[in-house]
Amino acid sequence: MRIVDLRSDTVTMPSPAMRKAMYEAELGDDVYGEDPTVNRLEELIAEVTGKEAGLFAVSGTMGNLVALLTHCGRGTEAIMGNLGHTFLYEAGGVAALGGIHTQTVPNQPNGMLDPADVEAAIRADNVHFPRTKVICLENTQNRCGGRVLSPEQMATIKDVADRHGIAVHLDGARVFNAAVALGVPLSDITDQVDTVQVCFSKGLAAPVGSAICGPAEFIEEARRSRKIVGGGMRQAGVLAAAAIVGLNEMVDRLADDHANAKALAEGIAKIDGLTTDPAVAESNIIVFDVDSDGPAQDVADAFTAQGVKVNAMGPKTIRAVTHYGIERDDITHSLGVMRDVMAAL
Ligand code: TLP
Repeated sequence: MRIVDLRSDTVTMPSPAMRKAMYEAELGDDVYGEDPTVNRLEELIAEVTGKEAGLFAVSGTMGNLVALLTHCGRGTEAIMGNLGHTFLYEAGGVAALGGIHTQTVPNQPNGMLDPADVEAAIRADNVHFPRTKVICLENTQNRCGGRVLSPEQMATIKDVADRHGIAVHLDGARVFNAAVALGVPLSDITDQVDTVQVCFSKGLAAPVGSAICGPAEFIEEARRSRKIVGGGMRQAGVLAAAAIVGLNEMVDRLADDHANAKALAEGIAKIDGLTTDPAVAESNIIVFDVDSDGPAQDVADAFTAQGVKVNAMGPKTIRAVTHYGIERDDITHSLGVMRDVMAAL
């Protein structure tokens, strides 16, 4: 059976150029700072994000955790979206390992946090309250459907944070998608935050890895936090080599993923029993609703049984993600399968 895997861009396989780079990578022990390929990646990603320094991490989850461990002390607070990945999908790591209290504010349908909500959530200096240390944004915003935050929108949050002497951290797992969707240099986005976590293992198709970028002093501290959580890797250049290829060769092609997602959304909008708004398909993630009582899981299972793999995200909601390895013909095929399945349900 023909399989089209739209569950996530995490399912991407490394490109032939990545495998070659991994094979040929110059290596050393990165805990001694001696892996030349990791060092090159960290310099490169710091430059691309416009930050002083970068730090390689195992995953996006580890990158966000290490960044928050570094920003916050035990018993302090991080403000984040109620649909943020760090709040929903990171196993409560900041609380479990960092003793960090989270306070959520609602994500708006466009993925943003309302600056007034954020300002109201910041704690006063009072013995009863935890101290607010950091505000977390996510761009693109996954759960809201890959919504893209503009630098201007992000600046409204930075402005609140600056007035209160609080840092802003960006979960930029898909920030390259945001930059490509907006047609701006990545640094236009990352200039709006103090620290950022970027993933190489999603749209950029590297097999493993993320980076945290920020001020040099912050990154030195983060190196220690990364060690605490067991993220000090040794000959990690085999992984960094693929990430470098991702940065150099895989960013521009994200525009194809976005066009494919748009085509998928437009097709789904025409299928009886499914609803989505193609106008909000801004990057490589689309969410669509099942009109019947669902549950969405049954519909997702029925698509999957016919080879089109998608994830149910809620009782009535399904997510599909385009990525390296998915061509326009896969979209046409998937739409045909979805149409047939819905007609038979
Ligand atoms: N997201 C995964 C799942 O965990 C939901 C996916 O398939 O989308 N930040 C954001 C915004 C993410 O979407 C993800 C992964 C992460 C962080 C975590 O990255 P990893 O999987 O590398 O730990």
